[in-house]
Amino acid sequence: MEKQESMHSFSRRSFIKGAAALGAAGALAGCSAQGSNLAETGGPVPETKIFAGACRSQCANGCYVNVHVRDGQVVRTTAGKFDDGPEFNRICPKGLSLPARVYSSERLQYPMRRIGERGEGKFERISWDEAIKEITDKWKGYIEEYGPTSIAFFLGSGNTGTLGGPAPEGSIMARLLNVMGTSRVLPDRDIATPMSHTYMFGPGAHGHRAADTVNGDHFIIWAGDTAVSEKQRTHFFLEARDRGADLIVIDIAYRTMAGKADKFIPVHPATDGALALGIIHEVLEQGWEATEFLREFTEAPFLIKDDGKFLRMSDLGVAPTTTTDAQGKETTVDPWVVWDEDTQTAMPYTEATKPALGDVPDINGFHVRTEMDMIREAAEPWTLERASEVTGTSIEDIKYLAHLYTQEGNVMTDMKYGLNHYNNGMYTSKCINSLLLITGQMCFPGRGMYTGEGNFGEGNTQATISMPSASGEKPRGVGATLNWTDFCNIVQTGKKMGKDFPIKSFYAVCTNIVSNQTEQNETIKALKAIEFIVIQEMTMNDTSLYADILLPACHWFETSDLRVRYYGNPYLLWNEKAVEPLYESKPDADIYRLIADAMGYGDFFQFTDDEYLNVLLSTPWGKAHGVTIDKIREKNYLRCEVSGPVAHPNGEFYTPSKRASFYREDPKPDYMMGQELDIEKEKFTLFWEPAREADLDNPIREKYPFSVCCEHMRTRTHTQWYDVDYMKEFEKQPVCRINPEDAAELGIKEGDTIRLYNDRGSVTLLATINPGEQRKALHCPRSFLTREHIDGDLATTTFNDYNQACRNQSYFDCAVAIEKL
Ligand SMILES: Nc1nc2c(c(=O)[nH]1)N[C@H]1C(S)=C(S)[C@@H](COP(=O)(O)OP(=O)(O)OC[C@H]3O[C@@H](n4cnc5c(=O)[nH]c(N)nc54)[C@H](O)[C@@H]3O)O[C@H]1N2
Ligand SMILES: Nc1nc2c(c(=O)[nH]1)N[C@H]1C(S)=C(S)[C@@H](COP(=O)(O)OP(=O)(O)OC[C@H]3O[C@@H](n4cnc5c(=O)[nH]c(N)nc54)[C@H](O)[C@@H]3O)O[C@H]1N2
Ligand code: SF4
Ligand SMILES: [Mo]
Repeated sequence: MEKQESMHSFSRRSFIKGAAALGAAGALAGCSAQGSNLAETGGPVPETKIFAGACRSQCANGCYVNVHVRDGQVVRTTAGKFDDGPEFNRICPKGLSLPARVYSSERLQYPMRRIGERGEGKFERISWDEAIKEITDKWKGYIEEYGPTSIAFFLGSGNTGTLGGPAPEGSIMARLLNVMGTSRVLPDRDIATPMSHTYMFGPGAHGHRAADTVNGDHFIIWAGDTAVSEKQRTHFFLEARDRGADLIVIDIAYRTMAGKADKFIPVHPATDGALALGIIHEVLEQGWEATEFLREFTEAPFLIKDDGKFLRMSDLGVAPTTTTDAQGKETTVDPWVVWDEDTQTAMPYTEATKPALGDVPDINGFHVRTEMDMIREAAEPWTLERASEVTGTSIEDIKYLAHLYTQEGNVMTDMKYGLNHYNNGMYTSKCINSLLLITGQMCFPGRGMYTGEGNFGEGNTQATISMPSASGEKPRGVGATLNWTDFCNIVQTGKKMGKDFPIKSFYAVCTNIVSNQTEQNETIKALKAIEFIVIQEMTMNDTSLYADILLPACHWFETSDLRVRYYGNPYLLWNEKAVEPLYESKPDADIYRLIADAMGYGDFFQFTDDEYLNVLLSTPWGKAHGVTIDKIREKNYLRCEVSGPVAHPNGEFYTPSKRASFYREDPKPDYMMGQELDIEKEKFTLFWEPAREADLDNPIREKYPFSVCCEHMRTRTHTQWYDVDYMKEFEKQPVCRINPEDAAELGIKEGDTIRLYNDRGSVTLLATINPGEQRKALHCPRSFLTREHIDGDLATTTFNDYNQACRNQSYFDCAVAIEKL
């Protein structure tokens, strides 16, 4: 579907000037120093065609983008228009500068082989045939000698397209991995907060959608800077504010959203769990808890015996029965018991009319406590004074939040990744989830978490992955799933939990792991220990420098794809091919197929793109609503409202009991790397402990007095857009924001060159004095490549250990000392 546009509005000349400046910045071997693509042709001005596109970086918004093409060149981008959802017609400066990425001097132009040291950036040009042959010859040898798990695939998040991008679980790269049975390395990002939701509410979508913002009286943005990170949604908050709702921001620094808020509540880094406990303490002290909500929709009345197990009907002599679940699996039914206040008897929770929240007598010889008893006990020590001391939040503000959550109507809470990026992120998030349940701020219009649009999700990924080959052979499945830190250890030692585990080759697509995984020096060490590295990329970023073979992928606008994964708008977006791939770059999907063919797996890829996408779209909802790729292509977008505006409507959760849970008798860590495990910490959701280095009381802070939040940048999505010079007009180079009093103590002035360092690494950057920063806490916008730093790299300072039960990289849990240079 092409649309026509008459073109007057755009100044061709100014664009060319910008693009030429980019070209002049040309750098490393294999990158283009070009500008000729945009040279003036003279003669009549050709017509402009508009193609449907999407901004496919993993910024969570996934904007619909019009791609304007003239003379076979992308000349500009504008916001696409949904005729059935104008509230989602948005684009940010990154989306508007996408043409500069297409014509960036950093683009990889042709396949290359390393000729220098790893990381040095010396490559020689080779042909596609040579590249594919070299990769697949090596891989065949490794498979023969060490098995397919000796090849490790890393599926990044740089492109949310389905055919090319590895991010959707059902992408063609994911299929290749499953067909070959290789190892899969998990990025281990953004895990803690979502895991806390699944833990307490069950697997599924937990967020209210934008349409429900009309019902909120108060909006709390908890640890997020949505004006920077979620541009599709921020206007909903601002419109609610215009209607009279108030906007409250809880953050460690006064940032963009704080500037737009009615109230800013500061908190010490990573202490939000303690803040939630302090609020809960005050709520219980005042008797403001949502008793009926807790009784009806949560497991608060469930009974726990002294051995830590739930009291069930089998404890009362009723034999368990069996039933068949939705998947056809036989399961045992042994209902949880509650104490019914109306009848003063113990009975299955589904039968009680008034389940008791406390004061339950011994039952059948068992001493029991309700989950609510445990909540009271856990909150008991968190007096206003103690909570205030730990969090730095004033007693007044804690009381304000307790009152707001219970006495002033509907509260919407937007829990963001500032909570997630610490070692204690899951505990913190569980405490806040608990607060929402205890105050009944979930499940109803205007009351709930606000985490994004109803998700079509990633589609029927099981079906795309397990589709048999043309000759009926089944893919063998993932050979081994490795956590990132596990992977780093395995490549160094050759062993996984004491057993031999050779990894010979690493293949990464759509990710810049050198910049984005924690503890950069460990990442580099791991890469150096691997025999053969293949990187499939658009740019010569920090990770490309470590490739043995570099495969140039084309830009999003140079191939067609379906953007399926999204959070910012409720649409499936068809992205048309707008221009031909530049240089010798190829669509990612074509590269996967070339590799598959050469590996002898061509039989598994005998489908057209459309056939593949239709399988992916065949989710139960997709089938019920007739979602096909042709239907999406009618307008190039299709609105999919898989869930209503309110999550968990009428108090129904996705847990086995259908109630929100505060306690698990048998919690499981989400990874096993032979770590020591104190499982008691994982059972109850009001457990909280301080973070690691972000904890002000950690003795390490004597040596390294400052914590560093290396946050997401306005002008980049992770490291993408580093190649766009326009964006550097706003954020030129790495800086460190520091509180004025801290700066004065260290004799640091605006613009001084300073070095942040710890035992793991160091970075040299410019200081900027900012009264919005609290003392002993710094903010450094991240996403700069090593070569953009004066010296070192911010990514060298973070640590890569995990919480005992949650495989989460803790980007912000990092302490440094400062040296003025
Ligand atoms: N422009 C842009 N947008 C993006 C991205 C990007 O790189 N650039 N990345 C996308 C991705 S993948 C992600 S995960 C999201 C992340 O987006 P956000 O969740 O918004 O995360 P950050 O910007 O990293 O940090 C959010 C805020 O948390 C605050 N904060 C830090 N620590 C704490 C704390 O302990 N307590 C409290 N209360 N606040 C704290 C920081 O000061 C900051 O204001 O953004 C997505 N959107
Ligand atoms: N210090 C610190 N580090 C962090 C964070 C932090 O807050 N602080 N945040 C973390 C978080 S939350 C996340 S989600 C990660 C994100 O980490 P990554 O997923 O590694 O993010 P990007 O930097 O966007 O890297 C994506 C790469 O994909 C490439 N790419 C884009 N499109 C295509 C394509 O179509 N084909 C191919 N082959 N390549 C393509 C881009 O050029 C880019 O190099 O970063 C994490 N790292
Ligand atoms: S970077 Fe994000 S907000 Fe900006 S245009 Fe792209 S998807 Fe939209
Ligand atoms: Mo992320």
